[in-house]
Amino acid sequence: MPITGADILCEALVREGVTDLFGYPGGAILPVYDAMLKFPLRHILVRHEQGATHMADGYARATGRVGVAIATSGPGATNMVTGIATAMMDSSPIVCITGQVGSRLIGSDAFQETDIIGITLPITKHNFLVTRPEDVAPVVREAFQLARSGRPGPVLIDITKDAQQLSCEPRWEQIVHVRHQRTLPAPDPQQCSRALDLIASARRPVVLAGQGILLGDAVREFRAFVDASGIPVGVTLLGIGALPASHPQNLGMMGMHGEAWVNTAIQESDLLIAMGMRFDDRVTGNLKTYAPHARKIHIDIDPAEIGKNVPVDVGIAGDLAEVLRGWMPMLVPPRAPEWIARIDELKGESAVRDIQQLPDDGHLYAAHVIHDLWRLTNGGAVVATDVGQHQMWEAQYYHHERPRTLITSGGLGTMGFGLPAAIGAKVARPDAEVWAIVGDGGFQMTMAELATIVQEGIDIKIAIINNGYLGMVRQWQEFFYGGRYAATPLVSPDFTRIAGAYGLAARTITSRAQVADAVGEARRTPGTALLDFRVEQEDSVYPMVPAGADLHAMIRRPSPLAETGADV
Ligand SMILES: Cc1ncc(C[n+]2csc(CCOP(=O)(O)OP(=O)(O)O)c2C)c(N)n1
Repeated sequence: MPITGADILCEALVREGVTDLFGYPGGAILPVYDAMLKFPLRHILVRHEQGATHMADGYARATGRVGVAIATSGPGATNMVTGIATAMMDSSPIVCITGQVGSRLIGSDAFQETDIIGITLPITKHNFLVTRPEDVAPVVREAFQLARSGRPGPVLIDITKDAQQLSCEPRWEQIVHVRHQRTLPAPDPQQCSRALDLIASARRPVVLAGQGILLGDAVREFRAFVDASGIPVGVTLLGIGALPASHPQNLGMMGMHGEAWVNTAIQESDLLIAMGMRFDDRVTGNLKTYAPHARKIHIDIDPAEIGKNVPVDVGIAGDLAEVLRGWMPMLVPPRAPEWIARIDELKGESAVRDIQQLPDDGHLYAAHVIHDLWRLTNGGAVVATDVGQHQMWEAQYYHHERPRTLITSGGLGTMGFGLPAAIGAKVARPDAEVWAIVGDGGFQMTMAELATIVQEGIDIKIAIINNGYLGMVRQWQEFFYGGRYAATPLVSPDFTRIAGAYGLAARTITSRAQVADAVGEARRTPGTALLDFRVEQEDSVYPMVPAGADLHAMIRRPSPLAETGADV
């Protein structure tokens, strides 16, 4: 029986295991919306297509399943661009489906025609223009395969209106074979044995743990390696959760706002073992002075990452879980008791960061809020953040024990990501307690999605870290632009009244004494609740490695905490 391209698309999605998709309708995608009613697909109606892409991304990051976003042609498609670029930079598997004008109109500047294939070429792992119903099913198969295989990433399917409306007989049995499916080469045994030699003879080794551990489903193998080797571990922002925060070898986050002792340990190390991370500039600082005494081993599924930023002594392109499984029988742990003692000493020097020492002087600090949230949720929540100071404080003070519980835009640093990503995570994991921790700036970029929350009955908790500024930019102005606050003081609406307008529970918190009660109340409230934390306005994130500076040249807290009671 011939069926329409729109029906084929929906059936193909169901066959891929898709149950939820995030989108916004329009003329060029209407046949698919009409067909969707016949299939077991939950469509979440967003308020802006950017929201749909971030929701699909949050869905993917919370579970590892491919997230799906759908929009119409022209402005619907272009509104997706930021979300696609966000997913690309962080290797998140999403499939975006856009309607396109009829195939005979392409190139005629037809109403709502835009070349989304051209626009998204550099920000997708792959994209497809489908102009015939016959191609729909195989393209969907291939798109999902590409999105999740190897180094994951976003794939876009642009489908013309006639390809949705015309009919053909789908040949499901013929599309199991996927053209582009590539098998990875087995890890090079010579490189593996060189790596094991370097590990055995190291005296000051550090493992650099990245998101690839989560994306490659290598958490178990990684843990086994860490336990057996005894090597201390620094994590990237996106690697948080790859090893429980409470694990004794987990030193915490590295990089621009990483723990001082992690950055110092990296600079003093004699061997870096980088796993599923890409030596981003926010992690390395000045490359010329980065870990000058260290040999480097780099394992990544994407061969293009090896040697891209940092020259390495041993590069292994391959599946991390497989590499680590191969290593284990031959692993000789390094002898490094002095190194462990040295790192303990470095930690001791920075013990001022210990939250217990924070004075409760009537001011509300963002670090207090995040710390208390961590404690009150027993570290068990899935947290989606926005971008800025609150994002760094979250990474510093919410101690994640489990994989895939921090969802944050690392590579693109996309403000507006947090709220929709939290919605996507909740749709993917209805069982989980999901918090969106956002700034007053970023929240205003996508807060229209509060209506999505109401319409779809989504139950998340929202914590706005409200400092009245575009905080992270204000911090840069304070440090590097003579304190001239150009365009960073931020007027905001009363967020509790915004929430109230949507019928959502909300509360303003101005002192630390109110935090536990407010969080408890929000957690007990059925449905979404919003907390507006009015935190200290000119607080800064420490330590800080200025962009491009040496990793050890960290700006530390200017005066002792006991005196200022300010920064944490
Ligand atoms: C879409 C977008 N525009 C601009 C920026 C640059 N930027 C980075 S952090 C930041 C300030 C964020 O302010 P807010 O959301 O209030 O969070 P805070 O830093 O105060 O925690 C800005 C403007 C960005 N990352 N993303």
